[in-house]
Amino acid sequence: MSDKWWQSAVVYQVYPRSFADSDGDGIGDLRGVIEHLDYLHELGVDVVWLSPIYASPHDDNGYDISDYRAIDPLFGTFDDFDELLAGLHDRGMKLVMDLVVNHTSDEHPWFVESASSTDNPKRDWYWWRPARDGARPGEQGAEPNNWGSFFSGPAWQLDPQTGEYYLHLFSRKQPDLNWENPEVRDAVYEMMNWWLDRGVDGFRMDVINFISKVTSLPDGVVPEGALYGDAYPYFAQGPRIHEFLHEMHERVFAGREDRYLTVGEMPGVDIEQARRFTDPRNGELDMVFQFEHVDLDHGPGGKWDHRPLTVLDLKRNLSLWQEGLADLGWNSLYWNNHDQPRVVSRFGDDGENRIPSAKALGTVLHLMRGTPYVYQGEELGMTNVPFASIDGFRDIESLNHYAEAVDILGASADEVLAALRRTSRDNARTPMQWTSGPHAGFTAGTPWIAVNPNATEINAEAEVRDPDSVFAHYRALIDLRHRSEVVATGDYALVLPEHPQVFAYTRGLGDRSLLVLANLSGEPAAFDAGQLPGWAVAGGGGAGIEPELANLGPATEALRGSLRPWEAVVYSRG
Ligand code: TEU
Repeated sequence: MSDKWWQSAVVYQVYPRSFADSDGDGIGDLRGVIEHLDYLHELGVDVVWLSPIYASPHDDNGYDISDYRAIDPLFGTFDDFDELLAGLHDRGMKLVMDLVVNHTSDEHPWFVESASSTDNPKRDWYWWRPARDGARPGEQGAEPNNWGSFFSGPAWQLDPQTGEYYLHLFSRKQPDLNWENPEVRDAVYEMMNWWLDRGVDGFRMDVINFISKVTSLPDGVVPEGALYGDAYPYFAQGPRIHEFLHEMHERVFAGREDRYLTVGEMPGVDIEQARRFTDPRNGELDMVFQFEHVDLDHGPGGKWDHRPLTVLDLKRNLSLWQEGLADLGWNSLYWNNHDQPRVVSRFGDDGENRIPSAKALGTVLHLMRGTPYVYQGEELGMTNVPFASIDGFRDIESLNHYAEAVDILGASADEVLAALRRTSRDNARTPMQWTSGPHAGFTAGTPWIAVNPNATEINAEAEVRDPDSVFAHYRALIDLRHRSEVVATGDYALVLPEHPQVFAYTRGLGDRSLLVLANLSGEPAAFDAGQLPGWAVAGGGGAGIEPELANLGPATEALRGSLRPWEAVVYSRG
């Protein structure tokens, strides 16, 4: 048996604003989630991770929180929340909340107090600094350092009331909390305990590797062609990060950690650091979200600078993580979330091979060692969105980037729009496609962001009853993890490491093993079946080998060394 419950679990992320709208205001809500619990149960997921539902001005769709202990009326009430939690628990599922404590909203009472005067007792709860080198506050270049915000522009905002600047790594409405101050940490731990006492089953922790900063906040080196310094060395995995996360563990989870799931979102984390964060002996986190595999198609200019992914890069990188966390720690496995473009458009083929490529990508991800995360609509093979103009976008990151690139840097509007279409977070944020009807069955009103026009073909209603759908394949993958101890905890080994199209690996536990073969290309793939020792024999499959899953029907030459375009097959032995 797995020693941790989440080793055989699959998590489903709900982005509530875009999941289902029960009251016709065009914005998804908690009752919308409640109405679809049977759908989630039918898919077979074990855990729901709910993106933020707390009170918020929604500058960043709820990742800017003004009250950690209130449900935003847009999403519902505490009665709705309790009903949702009970509905999940009744069906044997758990609820993981989003914990956003690197920053609050600027409308959070803590920040309002902090901003009110330089000697307010909460002044030190955030990062306030005077203009640099005696510069006049507000003048060009007077910001305390050269850091840029993730959402364009400087990472500093001048507050005219006190004439000082505050740090915001994200929007100016998301001031960074100062974790150096023990009162801040106490307040956060108290709030976390309050939610656990209400019955929630864990936290997904937003940019939690950013909470410890180098307190002198030095300038970063400005990369060629960039407007701002690279500040990662000063805020990612900062000097006290392990101390803070261990303290959080002691103050919130210690003694009852077996009941909960903790996953830290960590842009920029590497394998060595991930081992330390997730080594159970250190008492920090169960697992982290790393970003290396979703950054492989970023060029030197960052996320808007596309370069094509190669299958070799992808499998090398994911295999390094599999090996790096083999003996201790644990991986989280994901293609998608609310910040990433849709995987079938990104690494698959959202044209004629949409269904097989979505299934092939799901297969290679789900059968690795780690806890898989499914983002709403991924199980339907939902695609990127054909945004016609900048007016279709809602995401602050996308809109700010467009304004900065076009208006300040003079880039071509068409080129920036093309980059947004490919990479914008809004690709993941259009409404969940429930039916082929008006607004995809998401709302009876006008949706806050337009529905993808392909909802007429790609929708849950059609897929749930179709045994050949992407949904059916995801259900089978989830079921396989539940049934198979090999999938949950077996060892991982890459096979055919140099093949440019095929992603293949084995999993093993005692005398049982599993073989996963996937052609991640739109061309037929041939390989030397002799490189699959024990699996391939002259007749195309040895004794005791059972087919487990396939995405193009059972007839297959796979064990003889030939895969059709986007073909994925799984065999078990022993
Ligand atoms: O995201 C953190 C993060 O670094 C990115 O993935 C970010 O979304 C952006 O795309 C960088 O280019 C988390 C949340 O998941 C995201 O939705 C929030 O906007 C952000 O933190 C701030 O809370």
